[in-house]
Amino acid sequence: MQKKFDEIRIEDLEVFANHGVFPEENTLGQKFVVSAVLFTDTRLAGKTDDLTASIHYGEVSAFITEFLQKNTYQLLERAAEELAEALLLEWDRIEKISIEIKKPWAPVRLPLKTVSVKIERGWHTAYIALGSNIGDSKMYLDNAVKALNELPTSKVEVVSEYLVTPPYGVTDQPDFLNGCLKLRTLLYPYELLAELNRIEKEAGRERIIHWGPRTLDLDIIFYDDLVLEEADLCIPHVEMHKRKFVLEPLGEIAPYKRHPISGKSVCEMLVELNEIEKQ
Ligand code: PH2
Ligand code: MG
Ligand code: MG
Repeated sequence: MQKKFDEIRIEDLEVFANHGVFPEENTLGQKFVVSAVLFTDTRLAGKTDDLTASIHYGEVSAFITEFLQKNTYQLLERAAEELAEALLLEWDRIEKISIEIKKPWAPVRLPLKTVSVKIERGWHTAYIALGSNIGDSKMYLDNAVKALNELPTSKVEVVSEYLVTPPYGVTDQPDFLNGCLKLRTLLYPYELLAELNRIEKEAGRERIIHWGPRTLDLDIIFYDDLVLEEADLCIPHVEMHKRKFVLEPLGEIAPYKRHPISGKSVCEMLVELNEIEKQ
């Protein structure tokens, strides 16, 4: 279940800026009215009365003003998207943010009160399985961890030990080196998949034999408690509960994480798999 956050709210901050599709909007400028909800945990600040344990809404308001004045976008959608990301990257304590940008003077020649775009963005937790069984496997896994950590919108939080594992499925191939990592990310699942594919490709991954030997394989195991069942992407990974080379390293970093469909924890899945293999 998702944690319920506390809220710090900024309502109707007026910013004179130049966003818009029409050139007149870009040159003349107009009034934008911004509301933000910062989803965070205020418990510590609530107990200590210490501002450094919280988020200074004055600083956030100044940041919003400056950000919307130094950048010019065509669309409110883009202004909101970029602003939300910049705020999430600037303040660690913001787990999730809601941004609404209103444009009361939108030049559409009709008597509306305001037009607006409102979005919610936040950090997600993904677990990624890593595997390699060609060449310098340790180097491929290390480089993948580094490449993921270098994404501006993602941070690697924990990496498991790497384990040597016998090939599963197609068995006449070299042993694998496998690991798992926990990623805090602003990327959406398909955006994350695109980055994983790019990193695999940069490691010289060639897709010739299905389940064949590879320099680097990066699979999304979990993404929050999301269930996604599409032809080109399934989350949780459909075979994870049958794969010791996933459950063992994952069990090291997330033993109590539960599968959103079966409700079983990683530990429980590992115990069950070991029991099936004993029979
Ligand atoms: N990956 C596969 C197929 N089989 N076996 C092991 N031991 N490790 C893997 O990473 C692996 C596998 C397909 O992704
Ligand atoms: Mg795989
Ligand atoms: Mg894969």
